[in-house]
Amino acid sequence: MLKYKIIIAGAKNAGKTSLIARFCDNVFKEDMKTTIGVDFKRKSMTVKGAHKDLSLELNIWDFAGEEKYRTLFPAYANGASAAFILFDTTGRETLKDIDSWLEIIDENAYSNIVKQVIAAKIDLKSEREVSKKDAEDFFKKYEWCTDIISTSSKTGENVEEAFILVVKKIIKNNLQICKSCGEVFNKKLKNCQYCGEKVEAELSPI
Ligand SMILES: Nc1nc2c(ncn2[C@@H]2O[C@H](COP(=O)(O)OP(=O)(O)OP(=O)(O)O)[C@@H](O)[C@H]2O)c(=O)[nH]1
Ligand SMILES: [Mg+2]
Repeated sequence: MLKYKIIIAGAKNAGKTSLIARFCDNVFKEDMKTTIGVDFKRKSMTVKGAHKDLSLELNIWDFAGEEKYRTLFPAYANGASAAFILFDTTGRETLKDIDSWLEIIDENAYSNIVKQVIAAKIDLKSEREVSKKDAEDFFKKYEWCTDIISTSSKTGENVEEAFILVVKKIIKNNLQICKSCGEVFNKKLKNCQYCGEKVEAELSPI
């Protein structure tokens, strides 16, 4: 079973734990408790590939947004294959922290870590403070940020889609498929670990 670590960063109350709860357990709580320190959830999923379906396990690390716990974050960012970076569309101040979260991620995670920005709580239309354009303007300094996914953990809109997209990017970053035997293996290997065939060109399974 392929296992990948995903971390979730963002300001206090931005909706991190709710995003994970919707994805992992398909639930939403209006009175979600604030996270103390770090939390952890595991989710198995199968991703449909062009050549092969892949089963994998995601280990999802959820961080407290509260400033006093921020010192824990670097150690957990280590070894992550992907990071969700959340802001709350109903709270402009939640954009403020983003630069410092990203700094920690860049200093402590793999250089090819998949980063995905999430605009959270889009069901709260009348309370919206950060427009699509505001968000695009804020994130345009980050060249990796080609798309921002708008989600609602309350309605479930785009939550699963966001995880699937990120997982597909993780797979693209980390795996290749053997032309000879069809097995999937680590991109860093020069020969297939199953049949020994030499890798001629990179071929992503997705
Ligand atoms: N309407 C609506 N409310 C949301 C949504 N996501 C989260 N909330 C609410 O926002 C509040 C904060 O959500 P959490 O998921 O606990 O936020 P968090 O980022 O984990 O917060 P910390 O653990 O304190 O860092 C809770 O009351 C949630 O019910 C959403 O998509 N829509
Ligand atoms: Mg939380």
